[in-house]
Amino acid sequence: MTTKAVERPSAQLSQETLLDMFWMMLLARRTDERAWVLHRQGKIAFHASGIGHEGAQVGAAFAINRGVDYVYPYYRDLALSISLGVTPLDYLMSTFGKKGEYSSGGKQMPCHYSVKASNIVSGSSVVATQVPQAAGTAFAIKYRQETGLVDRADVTQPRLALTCLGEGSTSQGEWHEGMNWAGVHQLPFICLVQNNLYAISVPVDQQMAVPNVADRAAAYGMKGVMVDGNDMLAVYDVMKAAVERAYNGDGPTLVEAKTYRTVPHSSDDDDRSYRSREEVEEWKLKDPITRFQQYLTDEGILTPDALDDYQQRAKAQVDAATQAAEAAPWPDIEELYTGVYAPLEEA
Ligand SMILES: Cc1ncc(C[n+]2csc(CCOP(=O)(O)OP(=O)(O)O)c2C)c(N)n1
Ligand SMILES: [Mg+2]
Repeated sequence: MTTKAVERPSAQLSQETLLDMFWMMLLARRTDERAWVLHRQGKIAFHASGIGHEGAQVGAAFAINRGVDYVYPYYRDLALSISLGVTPLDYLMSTFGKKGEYSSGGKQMPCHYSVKASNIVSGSSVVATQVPQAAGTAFAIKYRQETGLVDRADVTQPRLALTCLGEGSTSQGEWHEGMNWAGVHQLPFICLVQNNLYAISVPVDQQMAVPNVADRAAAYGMKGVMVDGNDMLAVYDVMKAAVERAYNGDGPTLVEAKTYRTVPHSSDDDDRSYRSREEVEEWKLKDPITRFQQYLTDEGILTPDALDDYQQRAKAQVDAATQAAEAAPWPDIEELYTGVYAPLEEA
């Protein structure tokens, strides 16, 4: 009996797309590093970093239909958001809180990604609240499909809702409620849990009594898969399968990407108080960007000259974005309440 080898979806990716994925990872990393520097210079107030998570996020972004599917990210999703159209300038403008900044005109906390054109739906700081919202959107997609309602005339293909969060946030009631709803109604919904082993200082074994977040999928009647989150193409492959399942009406998926943040939780955290330097150094050796860069080099897709060019372009773009964001004006005082409260009814 012969077994037909199943080709990984990533094997279909063109060299151009692979290089585009690499570029998104690199651009996100350089932007992220710059935000840390600006914070330490006292120029910005806050940054929540995605360093170490780029493999999980870029793999996920490229598997969905960007700009058509709905995305409910969390604060660590810089590389995901950059892959969906947020630019380094957009992000740095938000860290400075400058006038016209993309998410709120300078009012929202940085890292609360929100871009209408990219279908990135604005989130809350309260962890896991995005999960029932994404499940609700997935319900609306299914309902509209079944009842023939059209929300966007140019979109005729199936759509889905993707949401992300950390493993610690799966202890929240909202996670269970959203997952249950998605399972009961077999919605076009994907929950990507980026398991980096810590919720600020709390290790994962203090968060749940089972070894894997994906083990919980069965309780919601949905498929659960685990993947090495630092292997970008492996994430793309499992995400692509989840996307097909959603589009085909075969229900939701819980994807658990095992990863690590090699930097503190946020600019306000000191991770030396809860984890050893040896552990952090060990994980740095598994860096998702270095790993993908090695793959592209081994395959002859990325030459040393091209790599040099990518590095220089990323630096130049982030330098220009930094200068422009610093030079940009602050919001006008009159804008203080716009977009915060509904306009008062005239008496
Ligand atoms: C309901 C709620 N509780 C606590 C917090 C404070 N808080 C912000 S991020 C975070 C840790 C979340 O950890 P995890 O879900 O593992 O995501 P990670 O930051 O590790 O990516 C906590 C406790 C919050 N924002 N919302
Ligand atoms: Mg975590």
